[in-house]
Amino acid sequence: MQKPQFVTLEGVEGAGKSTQKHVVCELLASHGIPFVETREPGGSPNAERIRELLLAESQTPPSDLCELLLMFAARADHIEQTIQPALASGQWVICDRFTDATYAYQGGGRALPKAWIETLQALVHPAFAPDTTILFDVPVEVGLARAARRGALDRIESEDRAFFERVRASYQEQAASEPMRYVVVDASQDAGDVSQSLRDSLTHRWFL
Ligand code: Z5A
Repeated sequence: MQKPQFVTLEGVEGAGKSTQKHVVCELLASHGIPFVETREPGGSPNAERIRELLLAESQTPPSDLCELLLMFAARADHIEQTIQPALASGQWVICDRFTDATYAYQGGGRALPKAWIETLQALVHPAFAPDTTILFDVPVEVGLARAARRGALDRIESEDRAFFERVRASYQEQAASEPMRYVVVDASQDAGDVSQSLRDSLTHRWFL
């Protein structure tokens, strides 16, 4: 029996994480592996309240520093209340975004110093990291067009294209620097082909 894994899904806006999550879940279920699905920001009652504050359109939006601190405040609660208990009980955790998103959005997109994020990471989860991170990589214009077709955008989704280009570049840099942890999927293909690539990569990684 494999040790329960912490699996995270990452990508720019509209990359298709939510659309493809079922592939991961079905693969685990077909091997009899118990799992929980969760997301960030959010994933525990307190963190979901912080998520509302973070994503709501507002006359007085949080400053970039406040946004960064709220991401980690939510994460501290999420790890303690949801992620660690699930792993301790033998379940895998499938999480839509985690700290890599902070490096990409607050570090890349907002251009906050990487050292600030490293300091908060060292405080909130010093010895804990995803076992597998799936990056759904898609050109920004493709992701934004998909998201726009889906409907109304939240506060962070309303940033301009240059912001998301920096986010994508950060994700690509992170994936290149940790090739053992990352599974990179070409998410610009049609949904069926993305699913097939993902299924093949994960089967090879976990079960062969
Ligand atoms: N955030 C942050 O700034 N810092 C942090 O530390 C963390 C998060 C943890 C969370 O919002 C926001 O928080 C997020 C980052 C920030 N903001 N942004 N941008 P969220 O959870 O509401 O949104 P999201 O994570 O960005 O998810 P999303 O917009 O739903 O993207 P997605 O899950 O990757 O996409 P999708 O919903 O699967 O697909 C989007 C649409 O495209 C949908 O209509 C699909 O039917 C369609 N689609 C999907 N795949 C395809 C393909 N292959 N072809 C054609 N159409 C497709």
